[in-house]
Amino acid sequence: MNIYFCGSIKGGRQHADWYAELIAHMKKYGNVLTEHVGDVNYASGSPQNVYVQDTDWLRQSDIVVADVTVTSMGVGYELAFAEAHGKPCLVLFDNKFADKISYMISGNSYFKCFGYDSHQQAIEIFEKFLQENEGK
Ligand code: 6K6
Repeated sequence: MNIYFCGSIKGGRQHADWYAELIAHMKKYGNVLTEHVGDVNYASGSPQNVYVQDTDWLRQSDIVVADVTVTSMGVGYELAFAEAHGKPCLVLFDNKFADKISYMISGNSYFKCFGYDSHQQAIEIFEKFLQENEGK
């Protein structure tokens, strides 16, 4: 199972520790293609190389998981790309920031969008999504 995780980089790194926690959990279930998204010290690649690599990984992914709590143009682009390629998409956000989530994401019924009140709850939502999409 190839899992593509999306989280804010240029949009702001304030939740990067949480991305790392979620990624560590997801790694128990599959190959997380974008582990660097949770690495606060990571910075590499030209814009062109990042785009080519990330869109290639998106094509290879079985599921896409995004945390959209921190608004990010790149995450929005990745979600639209994933939808265009028919990838199952789980979209998570911290309920404390629910009023910040773009209606272009929360209003799109293609995305399985869920707010969470705790990290444990987000992990449980991920596990349920995984079960629903296993073997597809
Ligand atoms: C810095 C920190 C971690 O990685 C870097 C180097 N830059 C990138 N490397 C890999 N993927 C990237 C990079 N910049 C953006 N992305 C992709 O866009 C990731 O998959 C994220 O999910 C998303 C973040 O977009 P922005 O607009 O917040 O940067």
